[in-house]
This record gives sequence, structure tokens and C-alpha cells, in this order.
Amino acid sequence: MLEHRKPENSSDYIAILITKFLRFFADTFFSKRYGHRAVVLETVAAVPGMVAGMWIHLKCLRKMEHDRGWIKILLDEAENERMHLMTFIEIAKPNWFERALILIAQAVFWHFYFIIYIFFPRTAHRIVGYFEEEAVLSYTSYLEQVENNPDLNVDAPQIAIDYWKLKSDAKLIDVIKVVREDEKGHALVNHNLADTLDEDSSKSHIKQIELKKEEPKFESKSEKQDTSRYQQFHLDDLIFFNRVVMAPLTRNRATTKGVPTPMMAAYYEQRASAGLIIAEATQISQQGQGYYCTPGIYSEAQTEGWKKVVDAVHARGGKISLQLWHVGRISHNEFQPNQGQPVAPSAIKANSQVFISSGLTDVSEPRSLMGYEIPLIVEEYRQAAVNAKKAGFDMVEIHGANGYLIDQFLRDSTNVRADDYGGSIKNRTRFLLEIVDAISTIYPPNRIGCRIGPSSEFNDIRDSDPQTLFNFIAEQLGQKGLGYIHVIEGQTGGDRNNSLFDYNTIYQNFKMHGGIASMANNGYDKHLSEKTTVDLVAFGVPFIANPDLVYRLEHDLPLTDADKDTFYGGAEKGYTDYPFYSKD
Ligand code: 8OZ
Repeated sequence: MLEHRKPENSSDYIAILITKFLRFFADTFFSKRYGHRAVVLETVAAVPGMVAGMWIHLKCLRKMEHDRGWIKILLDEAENERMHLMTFIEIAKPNWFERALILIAQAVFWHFYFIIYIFFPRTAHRIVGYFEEEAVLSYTSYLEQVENNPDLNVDAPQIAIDYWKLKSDAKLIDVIKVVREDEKGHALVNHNLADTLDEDSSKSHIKQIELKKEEPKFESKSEKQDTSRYQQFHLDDLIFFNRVVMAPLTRNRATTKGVPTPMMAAYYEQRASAGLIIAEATQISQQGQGYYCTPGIYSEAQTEGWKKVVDAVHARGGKISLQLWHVGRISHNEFQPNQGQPVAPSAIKANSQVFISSGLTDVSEPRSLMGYEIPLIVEEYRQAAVNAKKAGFDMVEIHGANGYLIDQFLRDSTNVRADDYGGSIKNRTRFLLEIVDAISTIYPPNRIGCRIGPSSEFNDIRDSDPQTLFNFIAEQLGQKGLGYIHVIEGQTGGDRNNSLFDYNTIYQNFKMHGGIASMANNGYDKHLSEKTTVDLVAFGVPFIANPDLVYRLEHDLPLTDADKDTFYGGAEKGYTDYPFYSKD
């Protein structure tokens, strides 16, 4: 974030003017004494920041039933601000007279904020958004100052070392960097809150609260909501910033043991402004792995690794779902327990390739699953959901697409079983529905999504009557009350217009029978995503190269092209180094 978000209306201009005035004031009168205006702004603004957080909590408490998620975010934000204050008081070491002055400035500032918040909550969030951006700019300049003058680079206070878990010999530079990251997150959260508050209704904010009893009861079904792609979406009690979703993207950057890394946390955190992130496909067991360095969610270390990813996204106010994956026959002996055969509903080899440690290679010959093994895999899905919950994921998504194990059960080209899991559509769907039921004992159904690719032939998979098959599946998933159905329209990663498949019936069947939200994916651009009536649109590749994709789409800004050579595997290059939008 190199500059302020562009003001769009008069209240934005007022908000940015106030911010600039405070910056001028801090710069002119106090920066010399405190070393840099960043310290002044921080010490004065931190307490009002905490109070602002508390005030917003009061608003949240009134709507507790639906706003649960915000309370934790804002409490965290308030605690975070408190730590900034304590840290910079330690660094600046004001005397008692100065402390009194800071206290008065804090009191003036927070009363001012309090009044604005009552009458113009949107502007109030905007002010905080701009103020936090100002903090990012100020910390960047402070960082330069300290980098250019090593004498200023004092030891980090112990309180900061403990809170941010810095190394024991951390310096001021390290503190500035972590605090700057916090402020980036606060800016994003507050601007998003401002975006989601309607200017007109915010003017009669108090009235709204008084009239609350007469408001129509909250409707869990999405038809009742505003359809703008960039406005909030309520998936029952889970609130998304907007209706743009980051699709699951395999990036092969976990460790060889499937443990998510800090680099992955940074990558997802950068993309937290998506309405929902669906984290990449993640194997539920060793047997479920088919590609090199994909993450898992069956060991304690993997769960711990994911927790860091989830915490990073939540700290930015984002929501995140984990895609649960078993590749079935799309695997190689290298990944299987004891280098055994990959498993499938029937022993039919795919004409497909996977990435193993030595590069791209043909899949191995699969064996068909014994009847008794099927409930064991269902149990592994349940256990994976337990782990996902432990890691803090808001939701889980069942990967039922792209020719992996569940899809192999669903389609008649890959499932020729003679038992209860093969033959009729009902039988072929049994495995998927048993998985849904098992996971529903861990996550409520409205926190479970399912991805299907009804007309996709990715990984050498076909069906003789996909429309009837997937109409039935959509109806069944709807009856189970799932949160969303995520549909890959057309060929995975390819042409979205090559089939006569009727996707609308899928969405309608799902919602008519009790499912909550429709989610479309594959080849959507700004225009198509704004035109469609589906509740949520998932973007894949555009999110790789544009961490701030939602902002760019909304403001019609150019998109960066993704570098295909760095899609799978590697390090930061092509992963966490794509820039946020900047004018220059
Ligand atoms: C690309 C490369 C490897 C795996 C999928 C999880 O097709 C994947 C995947 C995509 O859903």
C-alpha cells in the first residue's frame, strides 16, 4: 500500500483532509521530540483506536446473532492497538507532562471520533481507514530514517518481542515492520466496513437502531440480498466482505510432508480482501495425495501450519474455507503408503499425468477399493474436518470435481462397481453424501461447500448422462442444507463455452431444495461476473497475479498477468511478490 485509496465522495474527502491535518500537526510540532511523526500519531491515535474498536463492538453486540465474526476481529484489533501504544510509549519515553498532553489529545480525538461515528459511521470508518494508511506511509518513512541512521535502531522493547514473537535480539526496525503490517490490515478492515455501510442509511443510524424491532426477520436465503458483486454477502451468520471468491489454486509450496509454510500464510493474507478464500486442495490422508508438495490436513504439524494461515487471513478480516481432497487414481506410487497402488472405485487407469519429485509423469496403475475401505475414507474426511476446525477454518469445501476420488465414484466412466457404491446414480452418489453427513457432525451444513465440475473432462473423466447425474446431486446437496455449491462451468482451466450443459438447473435445484448459495467458476471476467445472477463468483488465475483483485475489479483498474512458469512449486517468485495496485 504505497498511497491512500482514492477518495470517491465528499465524506471521503473530509476523512482524508482530517488525516492530512493530523499528519501536518504531528510533523510540525512533535516529530523532532519523538524522532518521527509515526510515533506521535501512534501514541495519540492508539487509544482512540481501541475505543473505536469497543464502540463498534457495542454495535456488533446489538446484532450479535449475525455479526459474531466481527467481534473477535475488533477485539483483536483493539488489543493490537494497545500493544502499539505500549511499545511506542516505551520507545518515546515521554515525561509526565508529555504523558498528560498525550492523554488530552487522545481524549479530544476519541470524543471527536465518537460523535462522527454516531452520526456518520461510514465516514468514521473511512477516517480510520485513511488514518491507518497514513500510519503505513509514516512507518515506511520512519523505517527509511532508521535504516539510514543505525544509531536510531535501538533494541526492541521486550513487550514487543513477546507480543509479535520477534527474535530476542530484535531491533526497532523489526518492530516497525510488524506494526506496519498490522496497520495495513486495520486499513483494509475499516475501508471494507466503510464500503459495506450505505451512506444514506448511515445518516439515520440512530433511528435505524430504534426501529430495529420492526425490521423484517433476517432471511438466511440469499435471494433477499443486494446483488452487487462488491457488497457484503451473508452466508447465514458468516459475513463476506463481497461476493468475489478466491478459487482453490494448487501451488505446490507446502513442505514435502504437506505442512503449510509461513510463505503460504503471507500469500493468503495478501488475498484476504476476497469475500471468501477457498484454500488450495488439501489431502485428507497420505493415500489422498497425488502431487508433489501439496498440503495435507491429517497430521498435527499440518494442522498447526494451516492455523497460521487462517490466523493471518482472519487478522485481515477475511474468511477462509479449506478444500478437502482425495485424488483417488490421479496419483503415483511415490506418494502412496509403502509405495503401494493408488486407489479408485474401479481399477481403471486414467490417461493423465501428475507432478512427482522428479517432474511430470504418468499416473500409476490403480487398484479398486475393497468395500470395507470406503467407510474408512469417509472417516478420514470427518477427521480432516476436525483438524480444519482446530486450525480455525470458517468452512470446508468438499472437492467433488476434476476427476479426483469423489468424481471417480460419481461418473460411470470410472465407476463400474457392482456393490452399493456403483451402478445407479443414487449408488454412485452415495460416497459423496456419506462424506457430507460425516463432515456435518463437525461443521454445520451451512459451513460446508461442495465443488463439482459437471461437464468437465479434466483428468480423463466422463459420464453418459451428466445433466441427470448432476441435477440429482445438486438436489441432494440442497436437501442437506449446504452453504454453497461451487460449479466449474465448462472445461477446467479451459473453454467455458464448449458444452450445452444447463448450469442454471443445477443452481436452482440446489437452492430450491434448501441449499444456501450458488457459486460459479471458470473464465469469469469483470463484466461476466457483474452480469451473472449467481450469488458468488470464484476467480482463479487472476487472483494469482492480483492480490487486490476485488479492488481492481471494482475500480476498473488494469490486471497484472500471471506468470505460468511459477504456478506450481518454487518460492516467493510468482507467489508472494505480485504487487498491489499502484498508480506508478
Ligand atoms: C492443478 C494442478 C494440480 C492439482 C484440481 C487440485 O484440479 C487440482 C489441481 C490443479 O482441482
